[in-house]
Amino acid sequence: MTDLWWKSAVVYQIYPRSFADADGDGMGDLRGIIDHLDHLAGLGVDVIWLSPIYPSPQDDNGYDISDYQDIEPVFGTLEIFDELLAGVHARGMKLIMDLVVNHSSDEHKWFLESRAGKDSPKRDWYWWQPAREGLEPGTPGAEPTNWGSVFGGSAWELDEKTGEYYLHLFSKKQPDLNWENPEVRSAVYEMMNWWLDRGIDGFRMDVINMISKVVPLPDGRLTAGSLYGDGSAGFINGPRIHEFLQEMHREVFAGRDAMLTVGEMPGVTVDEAKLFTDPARGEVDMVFQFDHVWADRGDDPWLLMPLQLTNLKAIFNRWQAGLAEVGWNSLYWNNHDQPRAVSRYGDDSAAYRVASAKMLGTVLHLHRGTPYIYQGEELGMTNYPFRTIDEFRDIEALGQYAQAVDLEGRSPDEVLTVLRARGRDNARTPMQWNATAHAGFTTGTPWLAANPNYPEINAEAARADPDSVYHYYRKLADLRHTEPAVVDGDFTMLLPNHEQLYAYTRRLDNTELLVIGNFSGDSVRAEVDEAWSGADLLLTNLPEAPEDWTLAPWQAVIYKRSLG
Ligand code: TEU
Repeated sequence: MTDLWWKSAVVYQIYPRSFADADGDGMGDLRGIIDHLDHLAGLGVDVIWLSPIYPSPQDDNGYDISDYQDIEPVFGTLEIFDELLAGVHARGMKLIMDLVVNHSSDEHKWFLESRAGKDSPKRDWYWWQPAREGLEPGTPGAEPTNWGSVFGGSAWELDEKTGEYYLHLFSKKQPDLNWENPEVRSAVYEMMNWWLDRGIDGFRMDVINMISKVVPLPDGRLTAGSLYGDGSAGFINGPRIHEFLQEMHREVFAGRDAMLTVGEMPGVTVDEAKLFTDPARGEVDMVFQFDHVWADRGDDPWLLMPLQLTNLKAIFNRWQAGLAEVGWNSLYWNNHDQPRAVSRYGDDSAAYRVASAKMLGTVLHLHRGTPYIYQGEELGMTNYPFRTIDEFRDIEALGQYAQAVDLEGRSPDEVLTVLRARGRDNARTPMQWNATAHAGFTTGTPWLAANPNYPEINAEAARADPDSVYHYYRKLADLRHTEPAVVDGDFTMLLPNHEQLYAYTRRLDNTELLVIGNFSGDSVRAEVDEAWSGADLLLTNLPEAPEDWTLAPWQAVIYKRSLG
């Protein structure tokens, strides 16, 4: 039985471009990360996940990789990387890398060779197809399927040289690799082994449930008002996905100790996740599912759905129950693709920002699963006050805006309202280190402006204040390390229909924990079983304990009791 050490681990995600810039060019770098390792060790995290640091044209901020076995010069060198890895290990932490192998950059040598001609030995390493039968390449509707790209526009790009199209589910600078080809798979496994031999501790696998496609690629469903079909049935959890992951496991992970693998899987269902994370099947340790971050999204992407706590709870409950016996959850509010949790699920106004950030941390971290903290979440960083589209840098925001406004005739206001609330750049503004210019992120000009609230919200202030979100997150990490019920306890959702309170218990042997979070600005009384009177209050985010089970606005509590 492999060592399931990651059940009691807390992971911290770094988005290197926005974390810390040591050389003043306005972009974060590896030296900047090395300089701040004590901030992470002080937070009590066990694992660091680095978003991509490989050579890349940066079309999608590094998720377009042109060389899998080197470091982007803007970020550093392999020598500096080794120094970073040693610094992480010296502090008792582990380091996992981002693995982006659904697609490469169009500037990767594999793709350059592939596009060189129809008879290139690497032609079949990517998805090349002729125009739709009977249509001239380049004419409207001639694309091989009607799929839209995630970043707007068609998922197919015509290559004039050969008159064929190549598939790109994301930007046209991110051609999809053809996993049907065994040479592609072995090249990827070889590269993964090279990194693991260098000493890294595992991988976060980008959109890994998209690597197996339905062959031949089928057209997708068209929804009213959209120019492109939804091709997801053709590439989400495709027919060979389990086979590919099991092969990867055999070729790369089997026989290695203390790894962590997490598959990012948009659209994964609970039943699929059970298969992906069942240790007996040898696929991945855990997956990132998307149900809770898509809860404010309806069929129309440009309509904000009000977030309903009952809905959010139903989603988490389904996942907790589904993976109770077999498999494992990962837990997150934030990452580099999501808006800031305190602005989305909490209240980022001066009165409640700190309390609601701590409440969200409490509710998330006490679930069963491995919690992930995204840089700045431990400070309660907030969404950026974007005014116009010119302030966005993200290829997704710009591409979707162009499609919606220029091609589909949506109003700029309608689209901007959604981008402000959900746009990925909210997460990508510079990490706020101190109250000096640009939040202490850079001495130069940052590639994306710092949030103007940095004089108040920054790491230096947080570390100096024992009541900060930072020190509270440390307590949550400590609790996972010291209280076995947090790791292995059964999960039971309470008050599923309550619109303001999120409440559940965790039980392991004779220990039971009760967690309640108030997702509102009102004082709310929780109807709690009498058996809980007299239980110990382990943690709360406010100076006063609740009286008569009445939680103050945005209050969170954790109680513990022993059963006879
Ligand atoms: O994201 C996968 C993904 O599904 C995203 O499209 C996400 O749902 C969306 O952007 C939310 O707005 C991964 C990476 O995390 C992301 O940064 C990359 O852009 C993408 O894959 C392509 O590599």
